[in-house]
Amino acid sequence: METPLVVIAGRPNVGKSSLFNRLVGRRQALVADQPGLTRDRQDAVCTLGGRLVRIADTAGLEEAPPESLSGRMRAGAASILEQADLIVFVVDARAGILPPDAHFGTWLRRLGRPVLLVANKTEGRAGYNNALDAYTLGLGEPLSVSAEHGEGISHLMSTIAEMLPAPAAPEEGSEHADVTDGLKPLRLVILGRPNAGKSTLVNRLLGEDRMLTGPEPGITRDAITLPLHDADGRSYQLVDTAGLRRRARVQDDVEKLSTGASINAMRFAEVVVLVVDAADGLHDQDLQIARLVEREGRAMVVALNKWDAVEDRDATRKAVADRLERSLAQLKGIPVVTLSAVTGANVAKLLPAVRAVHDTWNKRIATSALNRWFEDAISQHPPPAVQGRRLKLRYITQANARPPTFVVFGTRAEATPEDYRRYLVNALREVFVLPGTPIRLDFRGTVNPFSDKG
Ligand SMILES: Nc1nc2c(ncn2[C@@H]2O[C@H](COP(=O)(O)OP(=O)(O)OP(=O)(O)O)[C@@H](O)[C@H]2O)c(=O)[nH]1
Ligand SMILES: [Mg+2]
Repeated sequence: METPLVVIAGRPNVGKSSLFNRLVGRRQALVADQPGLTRDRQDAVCTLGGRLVRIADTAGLEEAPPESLSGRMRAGAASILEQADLIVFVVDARAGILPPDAHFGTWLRRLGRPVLLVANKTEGRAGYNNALDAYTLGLGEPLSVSAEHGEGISHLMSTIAEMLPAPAAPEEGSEHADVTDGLKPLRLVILGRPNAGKSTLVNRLLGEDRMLTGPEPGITRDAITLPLHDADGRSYQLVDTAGLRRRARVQDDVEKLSTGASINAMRFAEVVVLVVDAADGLHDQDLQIARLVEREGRAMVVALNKWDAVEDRDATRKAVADRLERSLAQLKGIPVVTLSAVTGANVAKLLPAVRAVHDTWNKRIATSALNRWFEDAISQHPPPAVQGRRLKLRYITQANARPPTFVVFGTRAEATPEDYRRYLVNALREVFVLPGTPIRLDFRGTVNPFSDKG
């Protein structure tokens, strides 16, 4: 049997995302005291009352024309509600029961799915009295909680578990088939400026209109994690994020939260796809994002999107490649895939490129091969003298992968100047074919500097 699905619903700003975070036990969804903050559905699998449960947070149910942004958000919420094994209908006890609550209450009753009524924000006496108000919805006894203060949550958890359909006895041999895959999903985070086409690309990869998209910049607000399986059976944890603008321009609080969520997602990534609007060209902000990715040690692929809208393709391709090469010395050889998320052209090339940089990022090079190269490299171009004394670099070893990290040992090795370090990194990248990944190179002096005056 599939993991049962619990969907949290209610009008905007009643505290659905806070409740979602309480139930899944971490701060996954953005929370702020502003109606309409959640736009795309947050999903998480967690354990409630000893049962594995999938929980979905939804955008607030608003009355809005279907073609508007809120109308499209509502359509997304409605389709998941129809699949729910249990709907947790949240009302705001502090605000009392308002006409939209009553309206949606009626709608939910007609839907015929099991509903658990939850009165949130019940801390304090007024909250308690107002919770009683919720009886008028005709959805049974409201369960009082305060998501913000963490009150009533464990009772809520066990009530949810009790209301779910009983788990079916496991069928022999089934169900485990897809767990034995062995490979962990590759954590792939999509970053880029607002309106670059990130969500359109994500929908294209998924083959489903899962994320809201549109010509208004700043549509996506929260980082949304989505499971994806490619044609070769490789699985991914795909994360769509809110567009990143230059910090000086980020003024409102929601954008600050959204930007924070994008950066956090990037820190958990293995590979980042930087989506660039090719019709608009490579901006400084794109390079800044790339530098951030390098600093955090993630591998990277550039998706040059909206290729369908580019007139002079050769010139555009060359301009972007030149700019990347010149401006990102620390991350040379980033693979660039030109594609169109809207038409789907060339999108099939993206995941193979992602897997290739992922392999590179994970690569381990044998110490013997490294040192054969190293001897050559330092005899061709000997390390300089520092304060009148030659540096004695003796050997190199790979200390770590993800990203590839090397250590050079030698007498006073730690005094190696930056340009010599860069020479070694570039040579390493070329000889061992390590494009699109940061390379770390450290230097360690020998333990006792007097034991070897060579
Ligand atoms: N011509 C063309 N338009 C595209 C392409 N991909 C996306 N767009 C359009 O670009 C606009 C922005 O797309 P989104 O996917 O919402 O962009 P986003 O990067 O997710 O934007 P935010 O979430 O606001 O950061 C929409 O109007 C898309 O239809 C493409 O390949 N070609
Ligand atoms: Mg988006």
